[in-house]
Amino acid sequence: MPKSMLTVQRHILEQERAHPQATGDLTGLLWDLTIAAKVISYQVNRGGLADIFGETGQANVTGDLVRRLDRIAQDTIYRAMDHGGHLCAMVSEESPEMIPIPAKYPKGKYVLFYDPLDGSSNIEANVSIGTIFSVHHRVSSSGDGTLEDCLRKGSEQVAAGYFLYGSSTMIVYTTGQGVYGFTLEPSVGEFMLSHDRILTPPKGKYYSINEGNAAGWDEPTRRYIEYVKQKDPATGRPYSLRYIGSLVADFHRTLLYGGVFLYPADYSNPEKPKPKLRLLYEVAPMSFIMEQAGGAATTGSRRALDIQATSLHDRVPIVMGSKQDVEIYEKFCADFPSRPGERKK
Ligand code: AFP
Repeated sequence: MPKSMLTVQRHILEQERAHPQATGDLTGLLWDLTIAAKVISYQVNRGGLADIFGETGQANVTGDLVRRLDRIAQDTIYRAMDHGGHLCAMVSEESPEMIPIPAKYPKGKYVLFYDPLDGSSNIEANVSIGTIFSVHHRVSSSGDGTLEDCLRKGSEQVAAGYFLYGSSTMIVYTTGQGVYGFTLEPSVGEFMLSHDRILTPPKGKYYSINEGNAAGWDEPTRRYIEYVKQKDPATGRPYSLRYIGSLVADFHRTLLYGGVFLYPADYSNPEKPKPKLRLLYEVAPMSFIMEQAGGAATTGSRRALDIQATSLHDRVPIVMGSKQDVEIYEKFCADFPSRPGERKK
């Protein structure tokens, strides 16, 4: 039996009650999301038993091949969220345009951003994958959501979190009052509090980056990675490398154990650096969670939560994790600008 009897629904409700003006809308929205995640978790766990692996033959808006389970996750979340009356629009990795709420349903005061199945290239190998979400208040007053409601800064989020489909299924979320983790107890089908008030260690001993991309790194990243690999017991170096290639899993480990996760831009063409991770439904929610857990998230020169989206699928470089580790990376960026003059503070 679960050691805690506090369900995620109860927890969200209690967090919302801390705001006297709260209507219960956010609780309802997050509740609907947990139902979608339970359905996705069930499908992920069936793995090879179901005919759900493999690609659909289509690419999504950011060029990744869409796998069948990506499609199932997208449809599940959409169908769980379109009719609750909490949302005025949705934005998904799997949809090039903003997703409207059908005309027959009431429109609400929130916008939902999500990556339905992050890390899906790992599905066949039974590696942990996840769903990431971010919630903003709308800025328009009523009716259908607008593009302006969707092009936002991470610092404006009212809630963010992720579901991790791993050796157990978890939700980790924040509404700006700390970070909490709940594990799905399969016997009763409820997410139970398992990680109370998560705090990231101020300094870690792991670094997490795709070293196969080293040829495209900028100078600060190159020097920083050399630094973490040098032997210096006084500063806890060398760090150990951990990299799964599934953001939710790499992030979750970094959140709990500390250290640093990096996905810098590819500088193969220095005039046109190419970041990979998406701002609105990957970088912003994870940065919100990391800051709420006492960690930090930066592009190298800017706090990640201060970046304003200019299009729905913007990509940005990101380095996040233990505060002291992220600060050292920022110092490398200030000392060795990628392009002369660019990053000097
Ligand atoms: P997929 O969902 O297409 O597998 O992308 C996953 C992802 O966006 C993120 O979860 C990982 O951190 C990152 O890509 C891994 O990228 P590399 O394979 O380039 O290291």
